[in-house]
Amino acid sequence: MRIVDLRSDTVTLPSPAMRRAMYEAELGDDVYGEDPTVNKLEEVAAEMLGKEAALLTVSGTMSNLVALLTHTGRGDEVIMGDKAHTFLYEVGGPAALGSMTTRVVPNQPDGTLKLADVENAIRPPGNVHFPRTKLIVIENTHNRMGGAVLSAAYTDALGELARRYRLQVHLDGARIFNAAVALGVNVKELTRGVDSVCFCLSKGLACPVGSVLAGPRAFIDEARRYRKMVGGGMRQAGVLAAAGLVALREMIDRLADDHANARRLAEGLAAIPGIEVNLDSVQSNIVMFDLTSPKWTTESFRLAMNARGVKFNPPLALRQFRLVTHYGIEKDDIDLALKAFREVIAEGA
Ligand code: TLP
Repeated sequence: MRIVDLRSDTVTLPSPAMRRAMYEAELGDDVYGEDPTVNKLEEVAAEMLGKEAALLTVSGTMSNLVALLTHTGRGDEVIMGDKAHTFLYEVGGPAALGSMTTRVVPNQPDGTLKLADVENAIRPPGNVHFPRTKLIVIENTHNRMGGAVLSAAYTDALGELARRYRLQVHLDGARIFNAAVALGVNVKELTRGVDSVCFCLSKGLACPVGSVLAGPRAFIDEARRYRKMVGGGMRQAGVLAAAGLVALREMIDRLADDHANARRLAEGLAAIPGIEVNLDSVQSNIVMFDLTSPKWTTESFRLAMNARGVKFNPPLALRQFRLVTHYGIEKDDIDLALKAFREVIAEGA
């Protein structure tokens, strides 16, 4: 049976070109700064993102943690969205390992934080009771808000607000290339307003492992120490970086196919009674849907779909599920999945 795995774009497997590049990669010890392939990836990524320097890390979670550690000191406060990945899904690392407090403000349906909410959350200086606000974290595309795409104008405006208060901005750009492709802009437009940015190689770009953090050179030098501290100093990491270089060359433009597949999936789902989709919210490779059919529990529905080869994760909230399109999912797979959705819903009716 053909399996259509829509759990996440993290399930992507490396392309044949990546496997070849990994096999042939020139290697050295990266903790000594001697892996030429890692050095090359860091250089290429920094250039693409419009930053001075970059650092290869193990994962998006590690990139975000290292960024937050580098930006803050003990007891500092970081403003982020209440649906931010850094807040919801990173195991409380910033508090547990970074001794920082997180101040959440509501994420809007479009993934943004209202500038007024952010401004209200900034601690006035000089009051002995308050932690110091140091950093604002935003996310683009916004995972929990259904892959919502934040514009360059928004990112610039937030950056300007931060600079007015002498704060830093970190962009969790796990899927920043999805955002750039969706908007049809150069990724630099989405990163110029922020101090640091990370993106994942191991999601839609289909690498087996890895994420890249970028920012000013002094920031990355310091981040390199924190990466070592949290155990992320890898040795012959060029085997991973080699796949990353292929990804940056060959896998970005094709993200448009994932977006088209997500749109096709969302439109197909919207036509099924018992399933609700907000089509306006489908902007990249993520589709959120609500199971409104009362005949199914969320778990019985998910298992029935799973039995037909369509995989997705348990609901994120009440009856809301997430589907993610990615490399390895073709148009035919979308049609296969839609057929299964229609049949399972009809079965329950
Ligand atoms: N997201 C994963 C899960 O953790 C939910 C997924 O399947 O989408 N930032 C954002 C916006 C992310 O979506 C993720 C991963 C990360 C950071 C963390 O990346 P990894 O998994 O490499 O630590």
